[in-house]
Amino acid sequence: MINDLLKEAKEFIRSCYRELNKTEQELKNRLNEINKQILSKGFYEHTAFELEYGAKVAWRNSNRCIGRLFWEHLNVIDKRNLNTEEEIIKALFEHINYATNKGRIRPTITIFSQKDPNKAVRIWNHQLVRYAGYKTEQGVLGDPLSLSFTETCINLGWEPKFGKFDVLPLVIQMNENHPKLVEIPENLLLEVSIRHPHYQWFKDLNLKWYAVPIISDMSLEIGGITYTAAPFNGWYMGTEIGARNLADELRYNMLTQIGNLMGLDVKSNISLWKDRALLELNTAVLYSYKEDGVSIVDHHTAAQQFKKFEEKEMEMERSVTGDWTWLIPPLAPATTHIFHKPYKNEIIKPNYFYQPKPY
Ligand code: HEM
Ligand code: NRG
Repeated sequence: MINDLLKEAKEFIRSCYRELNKTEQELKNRLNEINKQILSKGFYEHTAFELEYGAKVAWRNSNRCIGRLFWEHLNVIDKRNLNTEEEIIKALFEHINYATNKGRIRPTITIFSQKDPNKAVRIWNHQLVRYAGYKTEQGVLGDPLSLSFTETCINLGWEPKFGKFDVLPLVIQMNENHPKLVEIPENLLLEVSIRHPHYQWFKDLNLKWYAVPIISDMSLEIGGITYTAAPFNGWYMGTEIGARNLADELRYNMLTQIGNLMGLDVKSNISLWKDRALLELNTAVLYSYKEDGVSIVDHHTAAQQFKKFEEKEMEMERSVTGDWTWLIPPLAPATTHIFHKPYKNEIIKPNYFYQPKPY
């Protein structure tokens, strides 16, 4: 245990201090200090710049992420000193507000205190903003992916609203305390109603999506230290919403309705009605976000940016690892360079990891 931590800490500090052009003396002093901290307390604490660099490199190392060109521009908010649920909730509101920035989304991470043997902070939400899902006699209402978390919220005292796009409350747990539940104030929420540049009927589908994806259930691991609550966000790639969230049969499942409204033969596979419906749904998503001034990227631009990331990493003599199955976009994958080359799916740390659900 202690030996693993020492080893991971040393490895991280060496590469951090090398990349940040620290002197040999600074490196040596820091390694000594960390050695002492670990031997006396069983853990160590990152300095502010180590934490910032660690969070950025964890993004750089996220094999499934096509958005990594901007890894150096991550805004890192250090909230390791917070000790109550109330303070954490306030910091999460601040994160939502800062990251949203009226639509000019800022890639941001807020980092809460590190895990230690007798305490851990957990955010139960998968993303800070997410829509509820309810089982009804007519099938699922809302987002089917949120069924079990929605049920958990209701059991904790949340009042269900039985709408298609109900924003779930934040659920925060400190240590083994009973979790605290709170609604996100409406003035912090930015959403985009989906309409189409040519099909006037599209808006009558009453579709919308929220502006900022803020993943809040992954842990951040840096130099052997684990941060169990470290919500992060960038902006959306259009296909995440248009080719998956609103399109998947196990999500909002909108393709048949759109195909019918387009006048397509939804009984015939060779009419390619699903492909046509997907295309118009994705056109509508990109058009609506753009028109509302909410940051979003189309998959062709994202792939070009990822190419640039690969080139920059090559110049720095670092290898780019990647998970091909996640990197290729779900629309027209073979039109991007990513489709045509292999990626090594090796996990390098610092990185973001899944952790067991607390509910
Ligand atoms: C995954 C795009 C920023 C870390 C993804 C995925 C996309 C994407 C399309 C695949 C999602 C899926 O298929 O469900 C972007 C874009 C960003 C961005 C356009 C704009 C700046 C970030 C930031 C971080 C990050 C700021 C962390 C600091 C990750 C991680 C995954 C991921 C860890 C994998 C999530 C999982 O396994 O569920 N990203 N990303 N990304 N991204 Fe990014
Ligand atoms: N597909 C998920 C979000 C996953 C992460 N995507 C990002 N991350 N763009 C969805 O809600 O559709 N990010 O940090 O920007």
